[in-house]
Amino acid sequence: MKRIFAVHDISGVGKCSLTAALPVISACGVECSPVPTAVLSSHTGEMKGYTFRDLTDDIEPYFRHWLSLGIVPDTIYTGYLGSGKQIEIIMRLISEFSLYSPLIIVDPAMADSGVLYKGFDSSYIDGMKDLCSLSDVLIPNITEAAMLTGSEYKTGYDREYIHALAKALCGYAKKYTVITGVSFSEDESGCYVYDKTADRSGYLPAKKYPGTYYGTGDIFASVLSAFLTLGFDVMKAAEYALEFTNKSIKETYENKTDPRFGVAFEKFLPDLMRYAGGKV
Ligand code: PXL
Repeated sequence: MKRIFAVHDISGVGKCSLTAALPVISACGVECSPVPTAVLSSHTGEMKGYTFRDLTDDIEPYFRHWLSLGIVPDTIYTGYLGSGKQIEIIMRLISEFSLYSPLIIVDPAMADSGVLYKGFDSSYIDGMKDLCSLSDVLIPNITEAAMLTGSEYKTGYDREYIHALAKALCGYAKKYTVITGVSFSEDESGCYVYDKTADRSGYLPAKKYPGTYYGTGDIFASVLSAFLTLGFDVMKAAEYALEFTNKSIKETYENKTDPRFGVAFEKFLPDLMRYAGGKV
C-alpha cells in the first residue's frame, strides 16, 4: 500500500488540514501517516478564542522514530505549518528523505482572499518560497500564487493572468502546479493545472456556490495528493479532486450549515474508493 506523510495541523473544528486529509486519503486507498504540526481547537478563520498548541519540537523525533522502524513515504505532503521554524525543519527532513525519492507535494497554506492567515508575516512567505522550491507538485490558491511570485493579487482577471502565475510558479514545482479557486465567470470556480513535464495546461471548471467554504483547499489538495501518489495522470487526479470538493460544497450549501465548521464531505467518501478502484 502507498503511504503519504501528511504534515499539517489538526484543528478540532472546521474539517480542514488533518481532519480532512486523514479520511480523504484513506478513502482513496492510501495510508495516511499524520505529522501534526500544531493542535488547535478550531481553524483560525472567522473564529475567536481558539487554542493553539505548537508541536515544533516533536516533528523531527517523529520522523526519526518512523525511520528507525523502516517506515518511508511514497509522498511527503505538507500543508499548514505553524511557524517559520517548522518550515526549516521540514526542509531538512525532505532533504534527508530524498534518498527514498518521495513525491514532494506542497500546499503553501498561508493566505486566502488577498490576506495572510492570522499569525503569519512576510518572513513566513520567504520561508514558504524556500520550501516550495523543493516541491514536485505545488497547490496554491490565487492569493498564495501571487505572494509566492511577487505578482499583483487580482480578483478580476483573465486566463493570461492565471497562466502567467502558473508558469512563474514552475520556477518552484518540478512537475505540476495546480492553482485552486480560479473563476473566469460568476457561476463557476475551478482549478488551473499546469503540467511542466509535458508543457500542457488546462482549466477544469465546476459550479460556484455563494459563500466561503473553509477547508475546501485542504480537501482538494488531499484528494489530488492521494491520486498522484497512486500514479494517476495529473488532469484526472485534479478532475476527481474538484468533483469531490464541489459535491461537498453543494451539500453544505443546500444543508445551510455554518460554512466555518467545514463542508459535508463524508457521504461522498465512497466516490473516492470507486475512483481509486477504477470503477467510476
Ligand atoms: O484550511 C487551511 C487552514 C488550516 N489550518 C488552520 C487554518 C487554516 C485556514 O484558516 O487556520 C489552523
